Amino acid sequence: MLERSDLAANALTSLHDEAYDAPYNTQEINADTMIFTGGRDGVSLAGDWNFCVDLLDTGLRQKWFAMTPAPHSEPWDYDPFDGDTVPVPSNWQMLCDKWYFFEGSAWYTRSFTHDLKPGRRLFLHVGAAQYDCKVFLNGQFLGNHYGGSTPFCVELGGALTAGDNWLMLCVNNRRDADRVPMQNTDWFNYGGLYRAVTLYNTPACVIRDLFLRLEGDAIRADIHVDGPTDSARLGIPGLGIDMTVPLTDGRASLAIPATPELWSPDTPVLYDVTLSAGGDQVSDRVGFRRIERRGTDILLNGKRLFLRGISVHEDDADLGKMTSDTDLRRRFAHARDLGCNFLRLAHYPHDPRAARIADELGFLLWEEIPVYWAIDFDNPATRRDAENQLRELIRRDRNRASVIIWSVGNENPDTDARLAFMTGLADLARAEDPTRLTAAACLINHETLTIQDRLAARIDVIGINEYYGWYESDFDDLIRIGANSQPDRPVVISETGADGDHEQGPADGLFSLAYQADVYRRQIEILRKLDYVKGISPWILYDFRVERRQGIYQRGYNRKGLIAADKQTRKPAFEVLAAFYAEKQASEDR
Ligand code: GCB
Repeated sequence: MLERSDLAANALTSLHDEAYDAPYNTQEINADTMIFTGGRDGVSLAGDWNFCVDLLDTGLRQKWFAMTPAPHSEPWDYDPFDGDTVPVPSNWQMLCDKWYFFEGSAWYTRSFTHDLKPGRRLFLHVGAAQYDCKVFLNGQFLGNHYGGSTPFCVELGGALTAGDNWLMLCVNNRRDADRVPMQNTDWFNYGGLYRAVTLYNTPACVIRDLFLRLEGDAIRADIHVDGPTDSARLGIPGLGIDMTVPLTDGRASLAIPATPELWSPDTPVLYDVTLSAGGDQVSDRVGFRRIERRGTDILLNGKRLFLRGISVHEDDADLGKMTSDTDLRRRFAHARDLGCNFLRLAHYPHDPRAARIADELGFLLWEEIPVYWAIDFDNPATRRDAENQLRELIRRDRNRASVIIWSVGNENPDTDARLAFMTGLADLARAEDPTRLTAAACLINHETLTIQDRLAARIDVIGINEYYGWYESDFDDLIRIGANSQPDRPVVISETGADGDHEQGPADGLFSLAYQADVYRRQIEILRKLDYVKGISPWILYDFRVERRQGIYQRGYNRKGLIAADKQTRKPAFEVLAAFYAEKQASEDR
């Protein structure tokens, strides 16, 4: 019985206290606690961590984090220093059958030592933890992070000890009404520490941020240093830049005249950049280019652009939401074979390596936060969470030339509360990064056949998800939508497609490969006539796992992939789209 535990100073009350987690749901690990990680040597905490799933939140109620690895006489309900281990990074669903549908808290525990010299600082950096993560070090609560796909950082500081330091991360993937996304999504609810976990040892001065972009005939650099120094040194050797930058309260924003060779999918030129300040040093590889909208056009470096895209989820039959260099490079190789110049990374921030590889290979990206379907738009804590996820994504990726669009959501109901919430997000994206376009997948009214969404006037690119041939039948309606709506800004078909089951699907009709290919053929036929459409990112590159699809041809997967979940088997629709993109590209080259 819990009451025997000397940790349970809370003993009886803890059994009756249903607000037990309130002290830990603080959201104070956020975009402002990030440090810039480019070019830093960290100590990886990859490897085996002690692990336990905790459906009833017994760990928070009984304060497991306050346990110490000393001998004890009470019958503990869990021993964080013994028992099952799991590899980090990973998703627990992929490790053991009994964890497949587990939703709740899970405890990760491990020790580390350090040789931190006086005056130096130690930061824990977590690439992603789905969905919230409470951080404890040596029994002390250091804060909580919300948002399952963005990185976060926490300074370990005063909680460190000289010998073994015990880190406990309580990661919770429960779907709740106040979260972003909330309970209902069309992708799998993975859980766990599924991206790199790293320790960074820095001087007293730490570079928190460096944002570089083209502004007129200059490169603008925004610098943020936290610590006792009044200058920084910025170098871009390829442009002959090597300069001392004065800092005021740790910050500077300066325009440096420069004419870099412009980045584009055909010429993905990247420049090495270094920044040092007060003994701290970071680096990056940055491309410079201009993206803008003019009327209904999207322009890259002043040239009209058609986005030959494909949507992609972060999902793998074996790895779950975790990815690898090989997996990411295969994704871009498939996009290349399709003839794409553009990927929509749906519906949440993907692994940061995706944008780095896109920079290097020359792909354009749409990045997105999971403001998906229903959201608790009236809830200030939910709004704070969504804003923070957007900030963390933008600050992570705003030096990536490949990223041209920040999307603030997908198919949300057009209520006043949602309009205020999402307009706020679009404004925030512009404030964090005035150099990219904002977008969202907006709503179509299928009765009046119009794009009917007040958000459309508040963003730069109107995304529309249309499934003529699948959820809707009359393809001609697609033509009418454009004519009825007269969009005054670029429209991108952010989704279209049909399911095709390559294993057990019928020979024809719904779920057959033939039907799927035919939907693509008919979509393309119509698309040729839609001059207001400036790009498409059909749904989707690979079949992906999802709980809500349990039909006999689905079996736990959304089967709209052009390639099956094995990431090898190409369905006939793949070639149909590839042929269209080849033709598009040829007509552009002429
Ligand atoms: C949509 C959603 C996407 C779904 C897709 C589908 O409109 O945005 O998340 O997976 O449709 O397959 O129904």
